Amino acid sequence: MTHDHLLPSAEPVTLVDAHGHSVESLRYPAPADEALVRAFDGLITGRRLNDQAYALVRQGRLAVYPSSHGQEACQVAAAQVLTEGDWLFPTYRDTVAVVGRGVDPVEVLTLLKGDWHSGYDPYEHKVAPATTPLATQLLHAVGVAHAAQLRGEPTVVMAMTGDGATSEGDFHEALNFAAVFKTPVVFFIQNNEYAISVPLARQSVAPSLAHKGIGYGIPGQRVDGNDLAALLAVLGDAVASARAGDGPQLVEAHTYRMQAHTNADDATRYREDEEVQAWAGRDPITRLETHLRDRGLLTDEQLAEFAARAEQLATHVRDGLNRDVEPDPFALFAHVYAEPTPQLVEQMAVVADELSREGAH
Ligand SMILES: Cc1ncc(C[n+]2csc(CCOP(=O)(O)OP(=O)(O)O)c2C)c(N)n1
Repeated sequence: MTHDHLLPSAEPVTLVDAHGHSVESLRYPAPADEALVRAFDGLITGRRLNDQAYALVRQGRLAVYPSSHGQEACQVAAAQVLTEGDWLFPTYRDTVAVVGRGVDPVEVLTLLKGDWHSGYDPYEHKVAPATTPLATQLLHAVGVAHAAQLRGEPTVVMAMTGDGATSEGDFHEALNFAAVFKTPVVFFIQNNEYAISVPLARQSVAPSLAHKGIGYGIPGQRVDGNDLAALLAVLGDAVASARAGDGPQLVEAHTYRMQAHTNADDATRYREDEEVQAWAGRDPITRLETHLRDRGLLTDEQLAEFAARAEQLATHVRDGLNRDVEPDPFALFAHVYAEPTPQLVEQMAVVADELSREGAH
């Protein structure tokens, strides 16, 4: 028996090239025009949201913001290929995907402001809290998918991860468990070339990250992560396969983090400006805009409408984060365990003691 069906394509799948021209694919049909225009709207909103959040960090309104500037096509597609009953498991960099699922961006940013645990109700839009510990969410995602399977629900789980996180043990455990139990999970790796300052070549010598699925019996695919059309097609196909009972799927998107890892990081210390500029020429927005305009699917009026809506969202985010809140220090301990452990009780006592000495409580 051959296992060729598990192998990704030699090159990442592209349906719209960097100049906006269509590329024929034997396996993946182009997404419907309506889906592409809707996705483009999401791209405009996503970029505006990224840039607004970045500005809020500089104003001291957000403690940190891991921006997905340049990776917005991955974000939009991950949310758009899911149905209402599906689940999304994001990382700290996936704010735009979470907002794409319908979560209020002010609630999403609450965590990054440092005000409260998750900031949003995970059950309302079926979006797990964004995780900072790398790859832990992949195991949680597999658990949720397995539970849905046992209940006979048609749920698919989209489990997002970065390239660096594929070196974590949790990544491998999640893939193995998902494969053995044939759970309906799509593992979606956004390969943006760096794990903070560590380039992918120092992290993995696998032919591609999509190849990592083969050892577990999971089919992998590579896709151009700045090509929204290809992402919709490839991720959409992976979701359909998972839903059809074909077990977990692995998709690696090739993209690039245009900005620093976070505001705490100086990206000029580990990468050349030339490299960044080369990727600027592959921007997902200009590419799709050219494509849609060439095909008569996007007018100036429509673009202005999308931009105005994105601007409204940015205003909503600014207004929402301009409020000062006073977090209750004890809320920090509230959701760690169902019953507080002796260590937590001790830590709470330390906090209470410090606060009483400061005269705050
Ligand atoms: C378990 C764990 N180990 C280490 C870290 C510290 N850390 C935070 S982000 C990061 C790099 C992650 O890179 P990647 O997975 O490529 O995601 P990206 O930030 O590029 O989206 C590391 C090592 C962490 N958050 N969790």
